[in-house]
Amino acid sequence: MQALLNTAVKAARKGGDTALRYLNRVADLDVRSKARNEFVSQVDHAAEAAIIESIRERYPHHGFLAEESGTHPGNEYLWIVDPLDGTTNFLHGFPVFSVSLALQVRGQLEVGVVYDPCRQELFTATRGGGAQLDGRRIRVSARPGLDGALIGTGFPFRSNDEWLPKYLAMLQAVMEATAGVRRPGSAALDLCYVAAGRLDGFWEFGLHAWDIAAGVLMIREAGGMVASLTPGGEVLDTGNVIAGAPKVHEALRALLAPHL
Ligand code: 2AM
Ligand code: CA
Repeated sequence: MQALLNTAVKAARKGGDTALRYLNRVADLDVRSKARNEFVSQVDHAAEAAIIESIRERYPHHGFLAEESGTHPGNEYLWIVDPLDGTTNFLHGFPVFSVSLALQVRGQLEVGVVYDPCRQELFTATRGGGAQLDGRRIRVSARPGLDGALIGTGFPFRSNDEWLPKYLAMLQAVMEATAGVRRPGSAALDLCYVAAGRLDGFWEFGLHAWDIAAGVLMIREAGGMVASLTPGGEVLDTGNVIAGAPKVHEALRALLAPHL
């Protein structure tokens, strides 16, 4: 697994470096408004191409599921790629975005890498091998419940805004029960912050597999819980995420349940 992890790290750094090179030119980017609140920029495509090329150089037969270019069939190794998680932040020069790469082998998550190019922080995980930040082992927080907890979230956006009224009731409940709520804007990074104990818990609706696959492995390997907030499948399928340190996860689920 170490060789695959090394490949993932190299590719994630290339993707992140590509994004940083564009960041200085963000004002001149060709930003097409595909739909409300949704932007696809040159940088997503450039970063994704750099990532896929870097992995293919080493593993020409692996498959890809990538945010910008979709499915590239391959063998039983599937890379799940988000070249720029936090695109809206990036396009505003708001320095919270990341590259997220996960490797599934026959449907099982084996490797996860999330790279934050602004802070140059690298989160890595392998199944059974723990989670690391810049090579040092990370663990979820030891917080025993919601009291004093810091909780991350993301707002419902265009394609899932039917959740908005219920979401706002949830937000109020969480604000009243905890030390605070943060909405940084990169779900991949939010999940890593849960893994590292910087956040005690997290919830968001309507995410895609490429936003969360690496973060899901990161949290599990850091001793945390991550699951679907709604019935009807695994979290990678529903995209409705609840995560946290074990006791925070449990308490957050109980707090949100009446609003679902
Ligand atoms: P993205 O930047 O790759 O689109 C923020 O709430 C999270 O939701 C991010 O991980 C973001 O990933 C994801 N997301 C997906 N579609 C989105 C949209 N239309 N608007 C805002 N965030 C979106
Ligand atoms: Ca994303």
